[in-house]
Amino acid sequence: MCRFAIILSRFNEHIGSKLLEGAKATLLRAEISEKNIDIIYVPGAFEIPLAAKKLAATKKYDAIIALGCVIRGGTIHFEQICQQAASGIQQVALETGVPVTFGIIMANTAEQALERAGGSLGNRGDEAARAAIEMTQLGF
Ligand code: INI
Repeated sequence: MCRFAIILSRFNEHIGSKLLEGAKATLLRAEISEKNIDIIYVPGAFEIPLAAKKLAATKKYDAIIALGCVIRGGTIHFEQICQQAASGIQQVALETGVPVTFGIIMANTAEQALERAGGSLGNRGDEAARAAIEMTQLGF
């Protein structure tokens, strides 16, 4: 039985919680039992890569699902967080060989984010969970 870790950034928690719901529902629908799903909270998306690296190093998980929501403000903070989170996550996957899937919404507004967190444009948490399941099925 595969084991999954979900890392969730607490920033923009009202949106993140919907991503978590989507990811968990998808894993449970795929008959992954709750005891094989660990949920780890971090302060913000910027902290996700380090958490993913530490979790991958435990060798307990077949795949890691990264969830969070970054909303554009008026400064370049947004670009920095998005870029570091995305490239950090990819780097962890490439360096450790443990798939880390990307369920972080990067949006201009809260409305855009909500549309992608169980609204009219799907749920990025569900998509990241499906990608994680598929990667384990490929034997990665
Ligand atoms: N973290 C997020 O996950 N989303 C955001 O929208 C966000 N904004 O807007 O600032 C954010 N900032 C915190 C950042 O990820 C770190 O936790 C913080 O800089 C401490 O390292």
